[in-house]
Amino acid sequence: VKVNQVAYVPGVAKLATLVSTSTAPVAWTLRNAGGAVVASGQSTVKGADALSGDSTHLIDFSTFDTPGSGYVLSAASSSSYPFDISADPVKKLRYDSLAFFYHQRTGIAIEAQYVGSTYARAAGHLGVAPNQGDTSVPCRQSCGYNLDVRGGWYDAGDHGKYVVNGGIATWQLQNAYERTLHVAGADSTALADGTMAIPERSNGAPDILDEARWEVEFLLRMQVPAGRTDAGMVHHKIHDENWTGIPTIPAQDSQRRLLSPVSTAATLNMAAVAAQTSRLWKTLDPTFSAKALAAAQTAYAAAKANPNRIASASDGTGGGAYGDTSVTDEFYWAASELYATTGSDTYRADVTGSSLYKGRSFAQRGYDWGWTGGLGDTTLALVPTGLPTADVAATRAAIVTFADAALTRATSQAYPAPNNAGTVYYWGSNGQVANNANALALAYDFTGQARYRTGVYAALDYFQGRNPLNQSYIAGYGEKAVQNVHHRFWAHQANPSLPIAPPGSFSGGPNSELQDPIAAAQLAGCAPQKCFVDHIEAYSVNEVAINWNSALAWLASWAAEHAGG
Ligand code: 9MR
Repeated sequence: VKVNQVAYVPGVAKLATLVSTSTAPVAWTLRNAGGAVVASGQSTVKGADALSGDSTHLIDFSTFDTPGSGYVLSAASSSSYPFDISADPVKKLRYDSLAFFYHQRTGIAIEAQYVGSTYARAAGHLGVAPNQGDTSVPCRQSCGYNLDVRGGWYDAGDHGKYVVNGGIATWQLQNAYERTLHVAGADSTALADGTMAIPERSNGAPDILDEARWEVEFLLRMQVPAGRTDAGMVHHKIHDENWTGIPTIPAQDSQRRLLSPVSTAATLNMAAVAAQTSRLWKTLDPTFSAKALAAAQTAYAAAKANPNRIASASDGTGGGAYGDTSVTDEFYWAASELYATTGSDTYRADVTGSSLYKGRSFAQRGYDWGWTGGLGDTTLALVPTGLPTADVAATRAAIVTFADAALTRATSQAYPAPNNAGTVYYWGSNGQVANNANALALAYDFTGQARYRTGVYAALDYFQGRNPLNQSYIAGYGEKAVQNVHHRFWAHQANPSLPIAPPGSFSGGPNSELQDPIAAAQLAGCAPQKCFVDHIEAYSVNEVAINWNSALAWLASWAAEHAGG
């Protein structure tokens, strides 16, 4: 019996999955921690499921709603892991998923007072031997200058810093906050100053914005300085010359670090995020706000002058490629953010003239690092602008239509997860499911219809164990939670003196394309939702990454806000 191993939230549907080939309903019982039966009923036969390869039944125990811990669900001589009925864990998850970003900071010591002694470590990549970066980094293809690109977050289990992925993760943290300013009844205080364990926790600014700013400052440093060839454009990425081994503690990385060429995608990505940043810091720090806006405007102008500087998808030595052949979406996103911040007619014309205007990118798929139009739509759907009311309504409607399709698909599944259409689970499927669940959350914000809220919590059930592997993909959450994520410091499996993944870090999850040697050797023939193993070398299924944790943090923040209690 597969359940959310952590907790079901009171007042929300409580669903579990029983693996059974029986063609008749099966009796189930729910016991409390003392072993007393507190609810019972009959399952519903669901039959064969394509994504898991399992034959299943649905167990719906929603009518039982008494908070407590140690509940166990049993049916057909099979039992679940114990779980709670409580709003508390998701409220904790909000902060644990956000804490991931402090752990991933580069250019600053990670201090025990914020993360505990197990996870404390020296600052990485500040030019202190054996580190060679990131305070004066040359270009891989000579450019005549070095840049100080210290700071930001490590992308994932590696030590690369990639603008397009850093940008969307930053946007998502900032949007989690900005949403609370514009949705009736949303609560910004939970993200305010003093809510997170970070060095800036009493500086007067919301902590989630402080955390995001750590990356924004890095993104701004990636811009080509005035007076140089390609001034205003943004380097696509900075990373080691060659892949480093596991484990490698950040401060011990001795590889040379290099700037990759500029790209239109990175330039527009920085423009979008810096414009969003400028709005949010306008009164908190006017100087920083103005600096961010100037960088955004310079970048946007440079991208318009250089619309075809495409980052190669095969540029994957020493760091990820993040290649992206189409930048229509980045143009739309950047114009949307600049328009929402400035109200200027020039940006407005680029927004309304885009082929993606009014939510058309959601008609293709949700958003991810290579498809960013939905981020622009989300901003235009939330932040008041001078756009026609009917156009804003159309944008919101496109998000709701997307949510409906994702929800319909999920509801038909044995282990509901609003993945993209189709039966392929791609690299980072958990991040995609979380992003799509965030569209469900927005649909709830826009319509107030309960089914979207139910769908959001169902996605959290899937992440926390209601899946065919009985696996929680969130470290520290659930009896069988991931530990051995692909990471160069949380590398306990490779070196027992190093820690496992900290609570709230989120594994990339099932990937049916089996793109690493461990997955290829161990998972051949797997059904899509079963293409996963909690192994440190299985980087195509079990890495962590800032864009996936940002998706989870946005989701957990919304779910915490709606959990009551
Ligand atoms: O998330 C990225 C995924 O969409 C790509 O298919 C994959 C292969 O190019 O790369 C993923 O991103 C990785 C990046 O390239 C390097 N740092 C770790 C990222 C997460 O695995």
